[in-house]
Amino acid sequence: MPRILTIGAAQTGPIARSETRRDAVERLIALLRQGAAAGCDLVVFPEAALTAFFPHWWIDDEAELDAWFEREMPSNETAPLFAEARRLGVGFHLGYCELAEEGGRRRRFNTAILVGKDGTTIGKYRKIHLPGHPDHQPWRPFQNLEKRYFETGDLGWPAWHAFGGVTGMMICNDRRWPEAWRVLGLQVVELVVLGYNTPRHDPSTPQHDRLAEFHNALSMQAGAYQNGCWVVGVAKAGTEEGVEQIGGSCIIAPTGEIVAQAISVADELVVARCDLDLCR
Ligand code: CDV
Repeated sequence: MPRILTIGAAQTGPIARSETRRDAVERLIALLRQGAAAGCDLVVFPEAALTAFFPHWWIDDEAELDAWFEREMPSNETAPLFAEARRLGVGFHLGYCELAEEGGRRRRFNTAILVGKDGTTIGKYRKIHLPGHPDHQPWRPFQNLEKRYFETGDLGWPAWHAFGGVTGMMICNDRRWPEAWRVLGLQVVELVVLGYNTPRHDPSTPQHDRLAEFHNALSMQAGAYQNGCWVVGVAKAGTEEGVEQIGGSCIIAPTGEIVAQAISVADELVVARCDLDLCR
């Protein structure tokens, strides 16, 4: 008996700085409904899917910074997404920026969650490989301040028995590092889901700009093939507040082959029927 999981990669286009959480959640719900109509069990959304990617600019003011983070999940603004998932019977993966009060201090993480078809949270992952720099570098056309705004994730790389298989999460830059894949691979993971915000231009190595899509696909296809798992990688794509981000959201089989891929840099859902038994 094949174990078929129908998965949607729900790419979004840019989110403007002025867009509210409610605006973003409305767009995610529209994609979730498309996924339900296509028979999806699971819909995968991008990294930091609720706002513009604010690590691209310098923020001095603590209150202004905190406004980009979620203090609870679900919150008033995101609850409709959870409710719609429950109503439709579709699970989802969502990246967001998390503000936690832990150990008597304020902590900020780049976080993702896996939510089941009943709308309850199955697991949480906090990004470990934070790219960029901690200081203001005005010579750059845009900043990359994840090292300033986030702490390194402290939850490791767990895998969960979910959606009929063993599922793990990564976030964006994690996909470029072999140990991220291997830690999940050693848990016999069958599905890895991840979101990304990847600028085409890297100010410190502009000679690699022409390779942005290639390195994205290479990392995920190699991860799938070497660990015998399905991979769903989902972009926030298009030009967001002056920063061009690649698309290329895709679903990859354990053979390393791309079986579905977005062709736009806008809100777009692509779907594949994934047989988890192929991982064997
Ligand atoms: N959000 C990211 O982690 N982005 C990085 C960029 C900055 C290189 C990535 O690996 O795509």
